[in-house]
Amino acid sequence: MGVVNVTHDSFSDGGDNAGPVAAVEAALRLFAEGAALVDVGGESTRPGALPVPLDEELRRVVPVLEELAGMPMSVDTSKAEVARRALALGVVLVNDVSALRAEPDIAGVIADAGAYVCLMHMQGDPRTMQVEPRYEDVVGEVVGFLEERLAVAVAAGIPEDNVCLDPGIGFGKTDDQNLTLVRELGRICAIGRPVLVGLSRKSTLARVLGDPAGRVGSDAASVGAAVAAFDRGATLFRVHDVAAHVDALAVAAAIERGTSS
Ligand code: HH2
Repeated sequence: MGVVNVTHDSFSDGGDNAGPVAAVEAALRLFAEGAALVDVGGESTRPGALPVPLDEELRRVVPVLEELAGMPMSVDTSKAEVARRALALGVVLVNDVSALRAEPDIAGVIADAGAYVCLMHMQGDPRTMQVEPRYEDVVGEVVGFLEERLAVAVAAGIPEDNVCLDPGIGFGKTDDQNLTLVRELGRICAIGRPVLVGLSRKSTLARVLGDPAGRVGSDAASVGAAVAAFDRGATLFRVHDVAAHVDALAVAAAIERGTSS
């Protein structure tokens, strides 16, 4: 899943694709690099980000989705109306970082469209989530949360087969909690749904490499983290540098199979 943020303030690519022409070009480049899906978002969820009003989010996202109609797209939104408009334009998956909590009506919108959904764990909200994340047992709590949100999705009419789950790297977690979640990813995979990870360029990677003030992890660090997540069962990867991830994960998968074809 390639990332296209149609925003001014995203943590690693804010402003790069803020206009529709640049965003469409970026999406086409990511498809050419091998993305199976491109995730279009109009609201940053980086720590400290402020919410974007509905009309502004629609103004950012809709022209890009219109231009890309017919290509495999997802929309990164927690708003029911943005999801409804995006699904009407052919989007196949709604990537809701609130896991259907911000606007519960979004579940019915996704169910009615027969679409896929990604349910992500987050403690708190983007404004405050990194202030003081607290867990007794981070993996157990994330697993419990994702099981509960999966049940909510199914009760709202979204087939279980249409749901993937995401531990929410960087969303209300310390560096050690992020690393533990990847190390223990098998426990999240054991829920029985495909697991998506978003490690790409997350600041934890910069701090692991000794940059305490780092806000953006390198693409090389992102690839290493994605391969580690793949080894533990992740099958979906939300990334900025698609080409590097496609090559690295193709080789990791060949090693897993023990054959080149
Ligand atoms: N991370 C970001 C945004 N959306 N969705 C899922 N499912 N998982 C993630 O880990 C995830 C996500 C944050 O990254 P980015 O889009 O690059 O930045 P911003 O939120 O600042 O636009």
